[in-house]
Amino acid sequence: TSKKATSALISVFHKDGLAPLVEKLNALGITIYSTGGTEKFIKELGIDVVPVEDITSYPSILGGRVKTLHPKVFGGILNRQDNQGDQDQLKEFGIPQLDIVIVDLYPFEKTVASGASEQDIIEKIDIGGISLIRAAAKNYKDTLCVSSMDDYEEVLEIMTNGNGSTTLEERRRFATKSFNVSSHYDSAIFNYFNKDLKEPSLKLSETNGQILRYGENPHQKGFFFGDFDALFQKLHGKELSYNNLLDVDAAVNLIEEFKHDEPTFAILKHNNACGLASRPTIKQAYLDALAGDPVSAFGGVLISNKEIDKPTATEIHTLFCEVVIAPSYSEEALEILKGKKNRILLIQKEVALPSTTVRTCLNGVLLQDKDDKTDTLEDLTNVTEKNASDQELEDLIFASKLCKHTKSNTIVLAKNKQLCASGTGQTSRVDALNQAIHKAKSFNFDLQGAVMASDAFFPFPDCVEIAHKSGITSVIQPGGSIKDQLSIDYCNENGISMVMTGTRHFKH
Ligand code: 93A
Repeated sequence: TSKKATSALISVFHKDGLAPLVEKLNALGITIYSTGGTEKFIKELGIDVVPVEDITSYPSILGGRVKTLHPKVFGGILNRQDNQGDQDQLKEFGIPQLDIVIVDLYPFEKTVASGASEQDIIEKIDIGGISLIRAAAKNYKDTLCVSSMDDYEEVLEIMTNGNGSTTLEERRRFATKSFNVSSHYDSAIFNYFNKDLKEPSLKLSETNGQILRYGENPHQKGFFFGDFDALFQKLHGKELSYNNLLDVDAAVNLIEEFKHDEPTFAILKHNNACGLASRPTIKQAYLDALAGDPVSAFGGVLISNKEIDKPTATEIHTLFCEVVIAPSYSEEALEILKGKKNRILLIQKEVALPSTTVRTCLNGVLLQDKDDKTDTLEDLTNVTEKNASDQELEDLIFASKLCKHTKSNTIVLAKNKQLCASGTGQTSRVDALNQAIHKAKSFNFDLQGAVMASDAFFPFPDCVEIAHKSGITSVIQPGGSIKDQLSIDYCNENGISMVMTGTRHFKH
């Protein structure tokens, strides 16, 4: 699989850094073929070079648009050395073997960035060079493809170490780099032509995505890349919108926390829960989730961890909501819920959700493991003189599960496994707490004996002070602030219990 090269075709835009490599190839006795400007550069180094025109018997034509595009060039690159038919044809047509192809493409992106005219930009769409790269990379078993000026140095090293030979592994690695270069190059051309974004920049097919009616707002285009049907069975209703999909994503991730719990119902708006309750029946869970904030529930996304039965469906039917998600529906429940034409009804299949999250960032994407840490009783360390009661412990876990799925900074207030109110997506934790208290009071919640969960530690004791004054008696938080002790001292002085989890749950 190790192959000694005897010939190379060099056609590069950037000549800087090329000289040492050419000198090496020459010293190794490798025949060098080249195109116009590159040929001139090599000649000036005092090195023998064969013009590519000697192979093609054609001059460079159309102002350089056609230089290397010729069967004799591509035959020399694409022939298989272990294929007798290929080798016979090389002889028949007088085609030289080309073992190494070195290309550096016309700088298309730089030309676009320089603000050049459309005509200049079009001329910088490399056709011959990209074809040379694709051909040489395709035939990596026999050919070494160098596809960028960035690789001159590395290839010089390989040539030096291997005395002109390359291993199959090296050639395959360079082929991989080459297809990266060619696909990037074509994407850049696509993006230039598509600057008014008429076409989605990723290919849509039935399996990997769908065109949405619009994006977050009607003036934005929207696409979903994913396999919705793998996770859900849609039973009824209009097409899901961009925002519906985001809410559905938030809903299923939240309800997963309560998968093995008693009947639990959540209502979400703008990716945050505005209602959540665990109860002996799903109807009661729904009613108590709704009581959390009946105003926000309007137009919300509803999700249940258990089958939706007739009594629950009867209650839901009176609410205007966008989407209902459940593991199943009784026949009668389905009948009732289908009573509104647009209402989207989904069955969530028993399929694991992805364990990675992705979002765009600057000119790339951020990828991370999903926050799959659920705080349980075993994770709690009591840090106060007072211990939380059994009821409070249940509520603390309930609140911390929701906290994890609420935008930071967040404070969740809960009581008797019902969400009283939360502060969501605030720029300070104090703001989040004040928002939650204000909201809970506006819906007539008595916060006496309620618990507070925080997604991250308290840098100051202000939050426990405010909480105490509102009647909150127990607190769950990760801990880890250098000023933890100030919050703990305040709790001890005021008869509040506090547990620490050691795990932060930011959600940006
Ligand atoms: O205009 S092209 O697409 N037509 C071709 O046949 C062709 N072959 C190589 N451009 C072509 N090239 C490109 O020319 C190479 O990718 C390289 O960027 C450049 C080198 O030209 P020269 O050797 O004349 O400086």
